[in-house]
Amino acid sequence: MRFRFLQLISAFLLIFAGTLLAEDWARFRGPNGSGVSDATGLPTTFGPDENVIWKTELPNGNSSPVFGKTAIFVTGSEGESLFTMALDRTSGRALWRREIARERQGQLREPNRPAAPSAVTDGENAFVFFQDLGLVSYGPDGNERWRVPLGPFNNPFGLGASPILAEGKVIMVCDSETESFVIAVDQKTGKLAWRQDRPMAKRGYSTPVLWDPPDGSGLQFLIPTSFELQARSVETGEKIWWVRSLTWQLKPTPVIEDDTIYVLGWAGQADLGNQEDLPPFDEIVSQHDNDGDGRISSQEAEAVLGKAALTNWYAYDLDRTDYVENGDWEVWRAKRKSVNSMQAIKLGGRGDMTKSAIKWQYYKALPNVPSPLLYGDVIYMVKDGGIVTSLDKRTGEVLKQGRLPEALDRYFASPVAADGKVFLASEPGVVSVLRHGKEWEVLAANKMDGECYATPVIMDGKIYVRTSKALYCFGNR
Ligand SMILES: [Ca+2]
Ligand SMILES: [Ca+2]
Repeated sequence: MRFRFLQLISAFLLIFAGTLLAEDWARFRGPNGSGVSDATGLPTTFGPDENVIWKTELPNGNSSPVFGKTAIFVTGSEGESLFTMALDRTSGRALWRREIARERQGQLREPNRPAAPSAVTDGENAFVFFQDLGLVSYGPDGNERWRVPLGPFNNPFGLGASPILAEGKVIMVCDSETESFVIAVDQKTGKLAWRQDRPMAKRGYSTPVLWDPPDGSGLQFLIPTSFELQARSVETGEKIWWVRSLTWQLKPTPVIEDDTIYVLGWAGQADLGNQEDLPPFDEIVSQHDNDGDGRISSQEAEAVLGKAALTNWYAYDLDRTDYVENGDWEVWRAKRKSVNSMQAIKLGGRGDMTKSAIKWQYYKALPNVPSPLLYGDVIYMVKDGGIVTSLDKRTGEVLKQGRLPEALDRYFASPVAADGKVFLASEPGVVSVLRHGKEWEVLAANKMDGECYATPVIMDGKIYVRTSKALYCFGNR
């Protein structure tokens, strides 16, 4: 009887939590990373002099703001300082600002920055990650609750994934060329719940999404990883099922709807048609190991890989031994076989689901960093050069492709949608607005006064745009 009652209570809590998730923009890219809000009444035209509700200057950072019950949490960096700030949700006024000196200067490639991952919040507390420090939690008054040092990381481009919350845990994916792992720590104490190593994961940047299987087997989080999509248990971190059809360097966050996950991945040299079937390492050694030490030096590599290998040596010698050994070579072989794509994958199963799970794949005009947007029946992608491609979510067929005439730029921010509109922020700071539909059309191109790397936020009938200088709250005035 008591058990039944507890079941009923937890069912109720789950429904309640679901409702909160549907409305709140508490993590990177909003509800389960979808970028979609049910807000209405959003402005179509806005800018530094138009429809500004408030504006708050911020230190530099590529991270997006996240929304608690009364505060907005945002990170930034200046020199050696790593900032976390809380702003009043109504006025944008700074409530507190905390600073921690970074412990090191990890590898970064422009335009990545020390404060790239977005915070996540349970409504009251903030959880932030910096690659030069680790995980930190702040309470509602800015008091530091706990700190978990992590790193340094062997990722030549720096880290980019954001932490997420699930079942009382903070889950953080830390992917690099060596020693990739995912950890979960207790949200209250920072105590380690579990850690799982991910040996084949290389240079990853995707933030996971959550999926609750209808069979009641327990909440899973899904991470696009080098070469495969992984579904893992929130409780233990163990890998439950996977699909081996991904490219090697994953940046976008996938989106989930009903029984399908939509996964986008683009990486250099992996466009369809460029694949090579390279020989195994022992064959390479037998032909090119001139000094007979059983490994390939950079000089020896030139004959196998060409001159590019010498300027890009870090991409081959992943474990930084100055030589290519079997482990390095097997990753390179897998990279040269992998294919860039946008794909629809059926959720669920056990073990390797590659043969049965792929519904469709699309190979052209793929973005590098921006996540795909699923809005209604349409999938939107935006690629450098301002090329927007919309696909039918059921078949992957192209509905429309066109350019954003006033924003032929690079794109790092992910598209977001609400109110029948799609918002796309370009690197130099033009936020294009589309009328949503199979035959989408450009309604406006709004010029900001700074660069945009952060994905915009939609809450309370307003759109929030972070530029290199400030966070703007835009609404119909
Ligand atoms: Ca050698
Ligand atoms: Ca090596």
